[in-house]
Amino acid sequence: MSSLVPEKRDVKEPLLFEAAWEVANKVGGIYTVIKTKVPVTVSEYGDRYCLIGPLSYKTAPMEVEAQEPTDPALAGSIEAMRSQGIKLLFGRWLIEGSPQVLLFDTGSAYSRLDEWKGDLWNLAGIPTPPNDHETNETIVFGYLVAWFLGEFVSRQLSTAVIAHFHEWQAGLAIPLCRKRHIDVTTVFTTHATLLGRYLCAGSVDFYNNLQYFDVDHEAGKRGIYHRYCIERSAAHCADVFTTVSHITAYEAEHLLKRKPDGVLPNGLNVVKFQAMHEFQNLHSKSKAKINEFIRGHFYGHYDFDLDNTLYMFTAGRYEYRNKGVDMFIESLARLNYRLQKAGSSVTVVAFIIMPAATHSYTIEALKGQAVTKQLRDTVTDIQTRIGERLFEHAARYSGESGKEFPPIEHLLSNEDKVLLKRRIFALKRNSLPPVTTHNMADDAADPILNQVRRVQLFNSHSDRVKIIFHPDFLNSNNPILGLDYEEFVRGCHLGVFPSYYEPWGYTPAECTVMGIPSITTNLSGFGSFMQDLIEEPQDEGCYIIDRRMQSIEESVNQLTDSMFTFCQKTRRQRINQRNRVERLSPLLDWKNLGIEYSKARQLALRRAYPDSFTDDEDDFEFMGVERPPFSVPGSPKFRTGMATPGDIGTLTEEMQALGTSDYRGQVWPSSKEEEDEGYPFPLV
Ligand code: G6P
Ligand code: 1S3
Repeated sequence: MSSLVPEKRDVKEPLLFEAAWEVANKVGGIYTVIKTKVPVTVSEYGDRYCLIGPLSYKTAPMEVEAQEPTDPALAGSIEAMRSQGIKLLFGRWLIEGSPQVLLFDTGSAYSRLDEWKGDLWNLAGIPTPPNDHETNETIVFGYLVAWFLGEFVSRQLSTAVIAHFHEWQAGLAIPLCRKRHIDVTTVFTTHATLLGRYLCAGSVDFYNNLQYFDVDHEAGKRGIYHRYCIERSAAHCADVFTTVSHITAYEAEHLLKRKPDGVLPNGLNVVKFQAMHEFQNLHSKSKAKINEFIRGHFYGHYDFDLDNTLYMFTAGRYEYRNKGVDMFIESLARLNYRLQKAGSSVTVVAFIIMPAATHSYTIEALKGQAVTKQLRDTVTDIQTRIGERLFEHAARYSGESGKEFPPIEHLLSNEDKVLLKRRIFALKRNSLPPVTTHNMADDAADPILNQVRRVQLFNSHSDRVKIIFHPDFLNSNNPILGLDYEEFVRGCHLGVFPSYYEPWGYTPAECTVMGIPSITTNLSGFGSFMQDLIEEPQDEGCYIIDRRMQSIEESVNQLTDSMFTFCQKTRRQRINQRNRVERLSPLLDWKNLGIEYSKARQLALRRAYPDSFTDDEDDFEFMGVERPPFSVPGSPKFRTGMATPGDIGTLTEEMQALGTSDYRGQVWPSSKEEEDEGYPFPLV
């Protein structure tokens, strides 16, 4: 923030800009953060809030309604940039809360890229290679945002402006604002660290070595030094630096070399149903759709009882090791063995939903759905004809005893029998039901398929655990597994996310608010968050695997045990567990978690404009937001002293005073002696 503040800005009703690469542009989890958080931010800021993102001509026309700004400073700034050839779209993002949104067309500024790269080098010593498209986009976007903020604060001189940036791709404007003394106060939230993601994906004992990595060397070795520099400068130049979980705070402290000021946990926009049983009904309805898919996929081998079948799944971006798919498949193999040995009649179908490069659906997968549909259509036709014959017979009843019903051979004609036989014979097949629904671009090298081959889970008759790998996003218009993701999750019984690297992890959080139990790990932000808040999370349908303090072998066994125990539950127990899980939703609701963002902004204002604050002021009163009532669920036992919003996050100046191993939920080594054996992972 600038030291050349021209006049005192009013901090009581500040303006807020929030910039992210995923504003009105879905790529991954940050889109969910921004989009679901909008309603609470709009309720606090109204039209003093504006989101900033890149303009994607593919998605923006569907997501944004164009408007001309009415605020003079906004209109003037936009006009100034347009007059210099910058294309942009201002309007309302068509989501709940309808926030103002400003999208920059980075393409319209590429002619300035070289000039800006030179400036970046002179200003911050950050080098940039010529052909890194993502970095080029980051530079252009960062310079456009800083340009805009500079224009804006030169027109709007009376009110404090908070600029909140998410992730390195939107963070470059932060060092630019600082160097140019643009009078805004900045917050930077990182949702992962670049280096952390790269290091974890390789064979590195990450968590035990965090404090010893030679960060510049490691970044250079992976060809991401320039990106790392951008991320690190954003973290260092921001007035307030935050991240999404304690585990990522610890990581950021060591890899980015700045201790975060606090943790802003990710929330969801929780929709409460009028009646408790509604989400249970939804489970039933969605499960029926998955059943339909299963009948088709397993045609010719459909020899298990769907009423005694459990659907488990994992989903997310295809980061094989980081998302714990290696551990999931290994544990499924062990679960298969245990169910077989126990003579269990339960069948588990495990789905892996992770987009990968493919060449469309396999013929086998399409054929399965087609032959089953033909069978269903034929049976429906025959059923109608049987009904007509039955009706005719009954209508002609003469009163003779014993003649009320027609003989069975009159009901099912020979033509119907032939037709039915043809459909049944079409179900014969020589091969096993395929593991994957798509033709993979690189089948032989695909890590998931190779792991499935290694553990030999090939969907054979004797397997109690079947696997289906769907290497694409789900969509209700798909010819195979035609459900939207939410519908699919609701129809499943258990989500399994044994991540190794997961700063937060929306997938298990989404399961929770939909009332679906899930398994996660204490290395994921979400898992540690729940473990921190609830005394016995597994009793609430929130299983947390320890991937921190035990060996890989022990973690795999713990995961297997949790899934095996789940398989032994009765239907009644599963229904009860779904009720308990769903009751945890308030913990993840932005209505409760949004306050952490308010606190971050407040801290940013205090740091930028210390003279505008007195020490005895109550921040909540000052922010103009009510200290929210925290509606904790009735049954789970909460850990002592952890049931207020202020306790969930840790955004206080005091966080800075804490030692390096004081992050919640973990005991972190402070010396080499405390380390244990971890990776390389022996299962692949
Ligand atoms: C929901 C429905 C019940 C149904 C049950 C199936 O709870 O309200 O009517 O029996 O789902 O549960 P399951 O765990 O066997 O899929
Ligand atoms: C990141 O997305 P990812 O899947 O690459 O940000 C998400 C939102 O904060 C977070 O949930 C996830 O753990 C991170 O990894």
